[in-house]
Amino acid sequence: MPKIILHHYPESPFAEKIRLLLGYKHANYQAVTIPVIMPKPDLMPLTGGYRRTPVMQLGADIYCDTALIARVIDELLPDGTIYPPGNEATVAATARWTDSVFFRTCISVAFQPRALAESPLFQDQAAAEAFLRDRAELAGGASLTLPPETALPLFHNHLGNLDRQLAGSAFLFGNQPTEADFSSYHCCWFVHRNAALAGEFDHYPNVRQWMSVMREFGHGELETISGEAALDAAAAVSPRVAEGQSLEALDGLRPGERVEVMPTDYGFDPVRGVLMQSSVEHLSLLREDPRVGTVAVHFPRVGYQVTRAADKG
Ligand SMILES: N[C@@H](CCC(=O)N[C@@H](CS)C(=O)NCC(=O)O)C(=O)O
Repeated sequence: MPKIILHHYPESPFAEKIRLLLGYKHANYQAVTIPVIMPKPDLMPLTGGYRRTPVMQLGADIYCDTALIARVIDELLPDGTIYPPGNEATVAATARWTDSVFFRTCISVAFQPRALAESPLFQDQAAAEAFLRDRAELAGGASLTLPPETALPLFHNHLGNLDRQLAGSAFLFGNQPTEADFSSYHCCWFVHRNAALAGEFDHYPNVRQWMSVMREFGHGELETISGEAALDAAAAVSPRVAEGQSLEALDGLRPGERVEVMPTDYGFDPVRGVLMQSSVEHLSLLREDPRVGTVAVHFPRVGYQVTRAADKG
């Protein structure tokens, strides 16, 4: 079984969701530090265009999006599952809402003008400008953030709800953490770690207590490796994708067809390949790359669209 390789950078909230989950699972893994903005030359041969952070690699299998990455980690390391039976719908719905609506609220709070001086992403003028240009491109014409006067009330509204809910239990859904805790934590973490904003948590003692318990999970045992070493690891093995399997009746696409997959919210970079597996949970493509050979790129269904590829490639 190949080792988990996490492609991430320290300031990424979604990467923090996965680092913390790997800590909770006592995982032993490798990590590649990728650039915060494009280009990401050592990531593209693996994903075929998907640029968001984090990405998880298991040999020649590449997992995009934390909704899927968290599932795969939970399957590999099932002790203390973060998908407890009985709460499937509420945990999934909470995690998806938190990773979209609450995440957007939190980055809007963290990127308000009074907080920027304290952000590690804005330490010099040139880096700040390059970052903002890159994120405008990522947004594809829309805006990833809300004005602070819109975001702050939403932020406090949800922190108040979290605080009341956490008064009665250690985690959001009882005595053990679920994906919803990891999603909620990384959003809070991104705001809280900014020195100008930590005071926003003053009125929420139960949230602060829960955050300190979550933080204690740590990041697991991680060894940082180079991007080249990760590419070599992919080139050395074949993807694990087994048989072609699909839900043709639902999306009209069959295994073996050339398709393209991309997010529906932001980061509209299509990944093209041959459809290998599709279910209501995930999509898997096989693609060829001159540097790494055949790789399988996996996406969750939620938040992604799949269409027949325009090219004949
Ligand atoms: N739904 C995605 C969202 C990932 C995401 O938005 N990540 C941010 C960093 S926290 C990102 O990709 N920013 C642009 C980049 O890193 O290039 C997931 O759960 O993985």
